[in-house]
Amino acid sequence: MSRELVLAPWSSRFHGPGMEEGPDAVAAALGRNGGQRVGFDLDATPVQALGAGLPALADAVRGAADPLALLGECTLAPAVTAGLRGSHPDLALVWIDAHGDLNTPETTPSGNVHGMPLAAALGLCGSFSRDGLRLPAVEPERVALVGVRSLDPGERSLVRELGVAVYTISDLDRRGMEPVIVEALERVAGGSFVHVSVDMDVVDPEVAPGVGDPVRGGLSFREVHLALELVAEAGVLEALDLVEVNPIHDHENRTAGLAVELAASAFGVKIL
Ligand SMILES: [Mn+2]
Repeated sequence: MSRELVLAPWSSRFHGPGMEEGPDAVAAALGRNGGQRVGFDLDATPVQALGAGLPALADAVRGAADPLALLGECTLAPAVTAGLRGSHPDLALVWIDAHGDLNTPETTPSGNVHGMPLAAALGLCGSFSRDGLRLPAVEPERVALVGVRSLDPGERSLVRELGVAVYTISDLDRRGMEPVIVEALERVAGGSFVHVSVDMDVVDPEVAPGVGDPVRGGLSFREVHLALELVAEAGVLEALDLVEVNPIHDHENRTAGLAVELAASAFGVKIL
């Protein structure tokens, strides 16, 4: 894989420690030790750490060729979208996640930034926009949320209000992965540049145990591979990020290994 690696080893540790070590675990499983590393202050508060780190991450992505971003927490993904947006005004975002990540400071039940990154990418969380991160990074009609199986009440109303394309786990059960991914990409892509963010918790915890916030009933090994093979076939992938690997909860590096295999599928490695 010739994609340029960007590592952002940070998490808010809202669900306990470990995800800040995910990017290095995935890079090790990938067998790559190069790439750009964006430093984050793990001793600072989340708001301080993100205020300094997100613009630096956006800059790193902006200068990277076909980036593969390994991020600790999904909270960092809006910086990838923001970094790409400058050169791709009609950029689309496909957010593959068990959770909606669509809470705002007004609707959040937990108060933690961890539930807000997709809302932040849409420009709905003021605190993310400080210090030079240009948000919104994407328009609602260019966003698809895939694989979601846990939405808070505020997230449900926001989805309806904004008209974001949402494909729940139930849609995937009923319709199958292929028509859903094809439709999602057609609906958002318009232009030809898509940022795909994969939260490893979209996969079933029996397959991917090393995540921060597991939810039962996720995608199978084969379903998640198919999803990313379909992304590769569409030929629109501009940047991929893999988030939320928690080595502390992982079993024999299984989740980090799966993340590497998924990157290969997304970049077009085929069985035949
Ligand atoms: Mn997430």
